[in-house]
Amino acid sequence: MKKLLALTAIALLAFSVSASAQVDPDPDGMGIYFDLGATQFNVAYTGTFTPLNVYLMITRPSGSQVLAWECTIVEENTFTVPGTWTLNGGLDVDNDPMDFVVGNGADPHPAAPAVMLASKTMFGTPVSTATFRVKGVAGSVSFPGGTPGYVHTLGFNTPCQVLTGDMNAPQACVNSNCMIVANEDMSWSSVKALY
Ligand SMILES: [Ca+2]
Repeated sequence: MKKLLALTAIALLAFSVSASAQVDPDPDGMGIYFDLGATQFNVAYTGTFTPLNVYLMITRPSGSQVLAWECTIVEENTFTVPGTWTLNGGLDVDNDPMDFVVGNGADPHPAAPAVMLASKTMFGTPVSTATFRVKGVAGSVSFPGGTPGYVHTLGFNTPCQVLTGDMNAPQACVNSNCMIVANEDMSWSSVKALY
């Protein structure tokens, strides 16, 4: 329950102190967000054919750069135009459109609190819904633990955790609420360290 409590605390602090707190305080996260600051993982879409931008991000990378990365995105999406994921640089060597095995080659992403890997834009109506999960690529030899991950230095593969703590449940939701599940590696000291 620690992570749930911590995120509740962050939500309250964000409301009183800042509207732009990054929602996942843990290092090496990978997830879907609805803003470039990685502050929104649940959104209400009330427009009709207004654009909704969706971003795949690495949050708080422990390495100095992102040379390569991989994940699978699982979506349930009823938007009229569900959009197509577009890489923010790099080359995807995997043929499946929802599996990403991407090398950034000579143009790695520098580390930042939120590193945008890919994005898309969706158009729908107020009854449209979407959920997103990020998980490991099936059969990956780079991340045999079944997690998504990235490479900051050749030979060092860094597994990523996901915001909700559960790769088999929605981690970002439109017109419904994704839930944060227990994650015992969260601590109050790391929450306080944010402020
Ligand atoms: Ca692919």
